[in-house]
Amino acid sequence: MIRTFDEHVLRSTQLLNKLWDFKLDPLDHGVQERWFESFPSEYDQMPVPACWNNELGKFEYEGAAWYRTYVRCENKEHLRLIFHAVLGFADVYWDGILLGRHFGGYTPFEFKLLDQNAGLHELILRTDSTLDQTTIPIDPVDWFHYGGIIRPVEVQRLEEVHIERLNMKYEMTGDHSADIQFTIKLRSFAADPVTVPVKIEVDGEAIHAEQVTLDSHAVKEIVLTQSWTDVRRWHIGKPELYTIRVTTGKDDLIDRIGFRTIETKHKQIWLNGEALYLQGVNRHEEHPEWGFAFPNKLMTKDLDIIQNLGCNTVRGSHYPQSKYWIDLLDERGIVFWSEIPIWGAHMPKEVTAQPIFIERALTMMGEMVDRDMHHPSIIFWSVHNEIDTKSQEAYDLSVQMIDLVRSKDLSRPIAYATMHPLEDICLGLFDVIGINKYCGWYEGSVDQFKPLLMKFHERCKEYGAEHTPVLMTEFGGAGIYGDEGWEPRLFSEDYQAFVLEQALLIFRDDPAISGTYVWQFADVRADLSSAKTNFRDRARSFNNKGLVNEYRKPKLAFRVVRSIYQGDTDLLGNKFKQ
Ligand code: ADA
Repeated sequence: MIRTFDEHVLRSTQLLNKLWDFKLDPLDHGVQERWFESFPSEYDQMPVPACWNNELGKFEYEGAAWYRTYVRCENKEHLRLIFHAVLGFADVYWDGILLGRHFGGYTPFEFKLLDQNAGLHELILRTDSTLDQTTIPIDPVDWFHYGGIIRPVEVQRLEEVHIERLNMKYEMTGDHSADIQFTIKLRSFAADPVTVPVKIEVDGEAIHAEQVTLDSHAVKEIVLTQSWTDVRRWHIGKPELYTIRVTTGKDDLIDRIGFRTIETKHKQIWLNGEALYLQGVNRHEEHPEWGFAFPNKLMTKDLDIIQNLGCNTVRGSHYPQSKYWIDLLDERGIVFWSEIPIWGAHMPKEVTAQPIFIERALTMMGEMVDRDMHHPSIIFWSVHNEIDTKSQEAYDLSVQMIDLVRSKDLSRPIAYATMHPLEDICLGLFDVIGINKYCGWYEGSVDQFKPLLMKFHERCKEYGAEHTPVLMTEFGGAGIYGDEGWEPRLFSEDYQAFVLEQALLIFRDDPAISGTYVWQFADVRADLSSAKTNFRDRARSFNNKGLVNEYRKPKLAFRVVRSIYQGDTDLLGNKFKQ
């Protein structure tokens, strides 16, 4: 399932989750334009969704690959073909014709295929996972990038008139009242004018009905504004959701919303007028067996563990995570930081100024906001992580990304994560600042957080950011699961727990910090292969800074962070500061 609920009851949908014909294309290096020749004559099979790097013999493969399957039409049909996520480049061919190309990795793209004849149709995808200095993320990046079709491929059968999009925006007008606007986009493939009964239901009850006539091959937008009373607010731990269904007689579309306000003021984040202290972790959606094709069942378990830790928030490091995952967060009342995979720690500032990079960044950001706009759990859109925010290039990119997000959504604060807190020139641009720093690991001792933060708060004043909330978005250290002892040696569970405990105590003592995201929830595979020389300090080829290991087994640090997040006592029995 793509969501935790059905998005369509009337519309016919089919998931192409099965074995596809598959062939690696190792002769092709680089990511230039390419032309369809033909599907290789010898091929294997590959499950979809899956990452090929989790299959035997393909552990390190980065490059191009071919996928093929067939879709059967019973009659003449209008199809909507949706790829929910393909890593990197995707060229899609239908019956031998190029439908289009997409670059991205974690957001859907689609094609509409009208008047398809009854019979079998060939669907070919050529994808390329190669990273370079124009891709997002660039090469190198500190996670294993994988390749493949990582989320479902879906075929929908469309009626002559169908619902193309439902957009919902609201403004709270009182504690329990809101003005809500529905924008419903209908499209007709019919040669003659058609009239359809459009109905909107909320939790099964009709709130609006009208007859709508569309001219031949027309698109029509219906905008409806209503004032609602007795609105139940969505809140942390109190996840009130409304299910909205639009129908047109033969077609339907179901989505959900939750009502809440988010503001930033006095250096804090306010949800429904209540100041939040955010307790969170960074989560990669990754597992040694599935890579990024993360199964739904494990999402529930990840969230159970994260809630057991005492978190009220998660950062989706470092890319748009599955809709299913965000649905779970909506349902459990956990707030989410959502970002695109601009990962800049090793990125020269010139990269951020390239037109192709900017274009890709804006497209990926726009696709994420469009896909996830209705989730109440998402409270921050974050535009980049650890780029060279000392530079004018990074400043200019930030301005463009912020403008784009604001043109789509004014209801959520815009955030970023900086690794240059004492030299950053972008501090004044954002609604929320995240700091990534590894005192006690990459730099000096953990005590150095104190002077660093003092200086940082002073700098915020210089940049007009004295009221901007500041979150510690990354900190921690590596601890190899099972390596415990009497001494807090580097890479032991003991040292990792020590660094996190000390760091959290410092941050919680600082009134100018309004939340923490531990780096990281689980150990993840690192971008380390025989051909690459980066990240050679990643023992076992993993980033070992997880509170749990890659199989979700808790380390000492998990228990220590849980004590702090749950307000218990430290290992010596002293009560932690709330
Ligand atoms: C950075 C980065 C993370 C990870 C981390 C680390 O802060 O944002 O993705 O690479 O460092 O483990 O070093």
